[in-house]
Amino acid sequence: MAMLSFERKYRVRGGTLVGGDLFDFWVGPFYVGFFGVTTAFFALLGTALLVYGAALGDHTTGLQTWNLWQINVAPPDLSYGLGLAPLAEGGIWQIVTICAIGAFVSWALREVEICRKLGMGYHVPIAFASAILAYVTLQVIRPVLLGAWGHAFPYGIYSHLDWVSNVAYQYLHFHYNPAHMVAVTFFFTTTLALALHGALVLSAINPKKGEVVKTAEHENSFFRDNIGYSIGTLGIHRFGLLLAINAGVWSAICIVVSGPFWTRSWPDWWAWWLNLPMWN
Ligand code: UQ1
Repeated sequence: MAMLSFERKYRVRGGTLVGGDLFDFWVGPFYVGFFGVTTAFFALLGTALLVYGAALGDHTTGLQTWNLWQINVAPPDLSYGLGLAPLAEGGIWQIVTICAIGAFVSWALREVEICRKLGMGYHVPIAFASAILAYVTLQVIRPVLLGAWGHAFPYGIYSHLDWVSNVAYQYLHFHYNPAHMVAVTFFFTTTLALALHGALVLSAINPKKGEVVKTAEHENSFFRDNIGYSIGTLGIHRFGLLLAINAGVWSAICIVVSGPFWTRSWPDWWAWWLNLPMWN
C-alpha cells in the first residue's frame, strides 16, 4: 500500500507504554508496537482454538458440524462453577475468552500508544473501552457474580442468538428492563445523530455544479432555521461520543443487574409504580 507523503512526517518515535523502542516500527501502513504483537498473538491463538473447538464438536449437544451457522463453542456446564473445565468440555471456550479479552485490550493499548505518538487525546481508545466493558460484563463480571462460567454466552452464530433469546425469557420480557430501555434509546439516538451529522456535512460539501462548498456557518444556519438550535461543529462530535459511550455503558449495566441484582421478571420491577401511595 502506498504511503501518503504526509504520513511519513507523522511516523514519530516514542510514546510506547512498554518495551521502549523494541517494537516501535511499522509494517506497511500498520504501526506494530508491543501491543500490536500481543493483539496478533491473542487473535491468532483464539481463532485457531475456535477452529479446534469446532473440530471437536459441541459438548452440549454432541453435534459436530462445519456448517458455519451451526458451529458452537460453548462455555462449561454450570456444575463446573468458576473452576477450570477440560478442553473438550468448555476449557476451549475459557481460553478463547482469555484470548478475546487479551486481543481487545491489546488493541485499545495500541490505540493509546498511537495517540501518545501523535500527541492526541485518548478519545478513540476510551470509546473502544465502552465496547470492551460491555463484552467483559457479559463474559466475566456477570458470570463471576452468578458463580459459574456457564452463565456466559457461547461462541457460535446461531448459538449466541439462542443464548440472548433464552436469557431474555428468563426475565419474562427483557424489554421491561429499565437499563435496557436506556441502552436501546442511546443506540437509536446514536444512529440518528450520525445520520444527521453525515447528511449535514455531505449536503454542505456537495453544492450545485459550479458553486463553492458551504461552511460551518451554513451548517449552523440549517439547524437554527430548522429547529432553532445548533449544537456546533465541535459539539456534535462531543455529543456523538457521549451517546455512543453511553450505549455501551448502559448495555453493560442492563445485563449485570439481570440476575446479580434483580432475580424476578423485569415486568415485575415496575410494581414500584403500581405500589406508589398516591394510588390509594
Ligand atoms: C449541528 O448542530 C451541527 O453543528 C453545526 C452539526 O455539525 C456539523 C451537525 O452535524 C448536527 C447534526 C447538528 C444538529 C444536532 C443537534 C443535536 C441540534
